[in-house]
Amino acid sequence: MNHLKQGLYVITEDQQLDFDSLLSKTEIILDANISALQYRKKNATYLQKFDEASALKSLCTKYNTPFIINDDIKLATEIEADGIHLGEHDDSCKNARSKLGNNKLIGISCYNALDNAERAIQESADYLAFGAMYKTETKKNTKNASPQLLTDAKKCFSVPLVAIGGITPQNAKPLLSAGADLLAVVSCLYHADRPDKVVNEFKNLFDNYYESI
Ligand code: TZP
Ligand code: MG
Repeated sequence: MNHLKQGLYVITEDQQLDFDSLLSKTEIILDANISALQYRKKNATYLQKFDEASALKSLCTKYNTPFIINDDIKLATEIEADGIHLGEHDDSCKNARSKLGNNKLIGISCYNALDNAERAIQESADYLAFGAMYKTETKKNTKNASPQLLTDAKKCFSVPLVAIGGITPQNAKPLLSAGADLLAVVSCLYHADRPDKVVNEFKNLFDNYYESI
């Protein structure tokens, strides 16, 4: 499996929720039907990450949803995740591919630069992420990217494009119009009382967009 479906790409929250709350919200989100889940955890021991990722992977298997690990290729390998997501401070796409083989997904953060995307594609990335599109509280020191960058990337690359950063059902439409195939979100789901409703709002947005083109 190394292609992502268009739709919502959900990234786990890493600041406010304890793991039991994260897991139960994640099950609600998976049950509402999303395109992928990414486990993103900074500042934890390998053992904690292993245990949490294993529990999340079981849920993703139950809901037939691709499960991607952020940063940690060893963890992705050991829990047999569907893929890895890497940024500028992580191992290269090239090294990840040689460690993981051709059957795993590799996604690369390109921030606000097409040069990053060019390199990632040369090193066999399966999808490209651009952002932050909007103001976000979830990650510090983000670079600002514009919807136009998605349009430019669409002309150059045929892999799925992921938009990230401050995205909500209310502000997402211009990102789809600009060329995003997937919308990556954290807080608008994990900080919502009814994440299932928010997933459905995104679903309507995607459906209306694809009906209109
Ligand atoms: N990379 C760029 S913005 C971001 C990451 C991981 C955080 C996105 O979170 P939110 O809460 O959807 O703005
Ligand atoms: Mg990283």
